[in-house]
Amino acid sequence: MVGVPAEVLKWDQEARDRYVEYLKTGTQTVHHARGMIVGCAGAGKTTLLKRVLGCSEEEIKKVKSTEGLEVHEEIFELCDKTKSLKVRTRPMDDRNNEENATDIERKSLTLFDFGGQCAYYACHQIYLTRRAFYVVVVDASKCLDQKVDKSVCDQDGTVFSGWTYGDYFMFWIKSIHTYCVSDTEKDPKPIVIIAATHWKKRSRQFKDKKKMMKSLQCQLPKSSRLSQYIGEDNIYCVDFTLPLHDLETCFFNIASNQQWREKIPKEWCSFGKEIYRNKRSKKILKI
Ligand SMILES: Nc1nc2c(ncn2[C@@H]2O[C@H](COP(=O)(O)OP(=O)(O)O)[C@@H](O)[C@H]2O)c(=O)[nH]1
Ligand SMILES: [Mg+2]
Repeated sequence: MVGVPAEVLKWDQEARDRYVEYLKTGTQTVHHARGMIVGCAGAGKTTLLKRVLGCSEEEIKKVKSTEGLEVHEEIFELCDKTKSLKVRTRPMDDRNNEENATDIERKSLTLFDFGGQCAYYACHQIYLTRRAFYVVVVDASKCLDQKVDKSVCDQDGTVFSGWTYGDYFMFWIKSIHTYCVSDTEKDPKPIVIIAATHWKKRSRQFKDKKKMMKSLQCQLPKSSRLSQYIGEDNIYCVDFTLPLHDLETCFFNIASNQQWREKIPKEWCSFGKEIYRNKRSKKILKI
């Protein structure tokens, strides 16, 4: 069957039958991309998201590092006409009612900002999924062999004790590879973008994109499969005074990809809406 979510095909017979029953109540095509912004604490993840959101300079400079595990998400609509992302302002309900009425398929993108310190990284792994693309944020002003400053990320007494910026970069690339590559090899490889922040103050290791690619590749063992995630053309240079246009276009293009489109039972949409509606007032546990 075309458009059946990949996970469904792995379910047991009973669950599949249930899926088919649900399908009989009607289906809806959804196009929803997810992007996970990951990287070492202090790399500039929240700042990056705020900039995509179009926040004022003042607001952006106010950003403080978050303690504990905090996953912040922002939803954007894809505007095909202007080929750009628009922050979703209307509540989900209005949108869907209208959608049902006119049957217009809207494309959306959710960007997830993973806050918090390194000790919580293990929790983040439940969010690592093949159903997302990844933005690995690297602070280009830091040398890869430099230990991460305690004030940025206190690692003492954890497995991250003594980790360098290079270690963190590798940690994310490896995690993405481990959790997001499918066993069948048929599925496309995970999409990974590298956002090099603090570009104006970049260290010599990152003189230009080519040099940066080489420096990052040097972190890997020889002929490692992980090198597929580090290319000159998936590195984006970011800084306050540099325009973000290329990266935003890249987000738009990835989010437009047909791979995020799927047909799901209408009931699932209602459930999704219900979760969205209650999110801020109730605790929701993912099972
Ligand atoms: N100069 C410069 N500073 C940045 C850049 N991105 C972030 N910062 C600063 O770096 C600090 C950490 O940024 P933040 O977004 O909180 O990092 P996060 O912990 O990864 O979310 C903040 O003081 C930001 O203002 C950048 O591209 N250039
Ligand atoms: Mg943050």
